[in-house]
Amino acid sequence: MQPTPGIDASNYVSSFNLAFYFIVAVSLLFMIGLTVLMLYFVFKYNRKKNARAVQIDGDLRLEILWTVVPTLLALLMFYFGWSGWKPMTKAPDDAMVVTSVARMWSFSFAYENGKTSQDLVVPVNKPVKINLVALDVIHSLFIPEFRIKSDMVPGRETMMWFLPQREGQYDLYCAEYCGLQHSYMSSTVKVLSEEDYLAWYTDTTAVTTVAEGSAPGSEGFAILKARGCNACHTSDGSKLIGPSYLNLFGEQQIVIRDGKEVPVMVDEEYIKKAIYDPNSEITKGYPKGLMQSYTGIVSEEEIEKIIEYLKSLNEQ
Ligand SMILES: [Cu+2]
Repeated sequence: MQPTPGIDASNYVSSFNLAFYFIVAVSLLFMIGLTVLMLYFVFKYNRKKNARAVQIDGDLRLEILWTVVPTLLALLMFYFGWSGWKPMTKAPDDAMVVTSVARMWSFSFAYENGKTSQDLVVPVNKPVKINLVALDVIHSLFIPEFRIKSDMVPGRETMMWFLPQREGQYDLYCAEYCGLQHSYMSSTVKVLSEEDYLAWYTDTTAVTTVAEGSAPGSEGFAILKARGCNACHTSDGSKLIGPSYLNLFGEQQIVIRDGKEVPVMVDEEYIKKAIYDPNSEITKGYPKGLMQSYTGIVSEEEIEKIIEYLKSLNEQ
């Protein structure tokens, strides 16, 4: 998809750019102006030419000038900033609603029909309101090309809205340092045509459509990928925030339960508990409290598919 030239990616681009370029222009003007003036004075008031210092008693006109001009410039900056920001605070009534859930370290987006996805998928030229939910720490949803960013604070209801005006794919980042894997917390905004969006929206086989091939466990892998699990768990045995999936199923693990080390068998019950109530047992050597429960997000059938995938990773 090639972006259409000439149309801004969102409704905020022009007002944002106006404020931004105005501030940059004023800053540049002062930087260059002051540097030139300083150099001029260095030469003009060189000691060789003016051996004796002269007392100067101020100049009212100059004082008024350098008070009034910067005040006007600052007020103009404020005006451009304010008029660009004001429309962001109230979403239009006909906006479609998406709920964005942020957790360490992934975003997910839930739609009105119950569909969820890792990418934010929206139709072009329709206002989108995003309810911002953070489950653990402060995150921030940032779509640079749309010129919009908003903090996601646990326990606080916030929203952002925008009008996507150009089909295409845009980067979406977490813009608030939220821990070790913060820099991996990124996703994509896909702005589709009305028809493409409807086709995507009404296709409720959401998670399984991203399955690659039909190898054993590929559906399970797609679920792990779609739910952002791979931000913390690997399939190749390397250690990230949580244990790797490799050679995990059917093995003995030492977990910390109520402060005591307990050996457990990684079976179906254990996997279910690790997904629905992750902090009741933490595998020895891993940090506590970083994973939130996936109750209501990953279904029991999906867990069965995940287990199928885990089994496929056991080396014979
Ligand atoms: Cu984050």
